[in-house]
Amino acid sequence: MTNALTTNPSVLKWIEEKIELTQPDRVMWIDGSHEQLEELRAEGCSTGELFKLNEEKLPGCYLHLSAVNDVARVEGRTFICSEKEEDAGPTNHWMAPDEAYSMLYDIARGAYKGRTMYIIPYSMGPVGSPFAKYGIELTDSIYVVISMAIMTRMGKEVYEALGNSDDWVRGLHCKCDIDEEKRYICHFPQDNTIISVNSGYGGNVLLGKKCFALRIASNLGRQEGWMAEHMLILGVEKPNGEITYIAAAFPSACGKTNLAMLIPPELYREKGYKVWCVGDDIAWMRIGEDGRLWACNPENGFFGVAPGTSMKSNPNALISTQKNAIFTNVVHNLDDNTVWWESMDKNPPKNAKNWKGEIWDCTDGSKGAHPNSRFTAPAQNCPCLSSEFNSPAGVPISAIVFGGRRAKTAPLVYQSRDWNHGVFVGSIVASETTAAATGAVGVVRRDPMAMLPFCGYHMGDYWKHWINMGKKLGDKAPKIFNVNWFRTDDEGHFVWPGFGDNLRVLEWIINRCEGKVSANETAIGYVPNADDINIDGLEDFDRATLESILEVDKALWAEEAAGIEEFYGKFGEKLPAELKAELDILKANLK
Ligand code: OXD
Ligand code: MN
Repeated sequence: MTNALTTNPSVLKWIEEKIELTQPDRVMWIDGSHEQLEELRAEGCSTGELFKLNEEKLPGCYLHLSAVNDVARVEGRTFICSEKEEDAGPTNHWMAPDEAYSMLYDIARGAYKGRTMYIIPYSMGPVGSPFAKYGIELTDSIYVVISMAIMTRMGKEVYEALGNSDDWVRGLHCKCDIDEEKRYICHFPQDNTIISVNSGYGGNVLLGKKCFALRIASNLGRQEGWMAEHMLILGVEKPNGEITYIAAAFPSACGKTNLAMLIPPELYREKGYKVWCVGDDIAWMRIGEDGRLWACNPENGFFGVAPGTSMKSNPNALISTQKNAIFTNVVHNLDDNTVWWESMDKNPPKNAKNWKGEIWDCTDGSKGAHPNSRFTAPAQNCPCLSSEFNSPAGVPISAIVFGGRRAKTAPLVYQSRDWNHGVFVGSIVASETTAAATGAVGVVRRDPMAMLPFCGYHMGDYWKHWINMGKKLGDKAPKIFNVNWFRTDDEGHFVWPGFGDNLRVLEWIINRCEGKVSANETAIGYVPNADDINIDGLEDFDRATLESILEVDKALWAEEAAGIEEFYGKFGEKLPAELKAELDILKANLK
């Protein structure tokens, strides 16, 4: 093949087959160089796929608008195409691999005619590190190439690290006609292959992220004895310089990026506390030589939700977007060629286009940015990026934290009794829908380990894998906690201030890991003594308020246990006996 950047036979063979299938006019081997990327950005601007933003105010930044029918991940059209249906389990859509390949190849046949095939080599995790896994994505979208350059370690060094191995993840993306009826995101765990057709929206087409780093990687982790999780990773640095690393999983709309980039309250800053971000979305975790659990963020950038991100809510995230970033489906300010979104500030632009590319009147009540509009920003831009971000060994995890949005049931924080109980706590993660989103407040959606849309195999087997990891970790296992920032009072107001003040809860978690504080044993696990959570300096917040959100209401938990039992019923024989036993303990404790 002309100009090929590798002689790896498995790579060349697969690409040749896909060239024959898709029939591109031109093939471009992406090498990751600055020159090549600049050439592609210029081409993207010339075709209208990209808009170059104000070089003074947003250097190196671009705006992209996806098709109006193509603005979010499509869970209903996402399939796990394992050989056996039972391996996908009750929480995934399944299609037989032969049927899926034949349908997808029919859609992809000739799809690159008149177009260019871009061949993107990328690494999830630092190239050459024990965590790293390699992938090649074929795409006909410049937006995908330049986004992958931010979100992954992309470039020809990946071919050098891969050598002649055939251990790499195959990814084929074809924009086709962005036809919703023919949109499919399919995963073939037995072939390490992902095929995505008829979408151009990031979550469906940046195949390194959810498709590889969670759905395919969760399968690899199960086979190879490690874990791929939907978790942020952060380090809390104490005034003495000691850093404790925490991994945390929350369903969407629970503030993962905000927690990952938390700014300590003034009181803590003055003492010298710092919080370092290792990752905001995905953690790969392996048992290290010391027997502890070590985590790495396989990504190289942030694909964050724009609306709501402001200098007030998350300055570190906003600062991360100020250079070399891509904005998707936000407002285009035509006066100064910058971008805007709801809640960025109180000054929506007067002369602007909305996310659909239409002239937008900010006073007409319509949203300017799509609620799922995004920024794609290099991790290196983040002011609080951990110095261990590129560490080949990752960071040692002391605590795993689960959480959801629960108005009443879950206390502000509690600790599991042990690892298996912690797996139970993760398996029952749930979030309540908000009135704004659905009209029905308090509808509980179970989202085990926040992996419901991302676990690439049977959830029952996934829980068993967690239990097995705990056996291997033994007394070196991280402690497992659950937090709930969203308890409300009788008027429905949030009680806990959240944001930077969440550090107060992390401090308790760290104290528990270090055996520095005792706790109350309750029906659901260990709950803090009110004296052990620092509320100094919090306005309108006294000990009684704190006690009100540490409370465990047995009647509510009895309802919760019934809900868990019903949910567990879905998993039949695959429900690990250990989790059934934990549910029985909960029920007995509530009597
Ligand atoms: C994401 C998600 O985009 O979880 O990170 O949906
Ligand atoms: Mn996510």
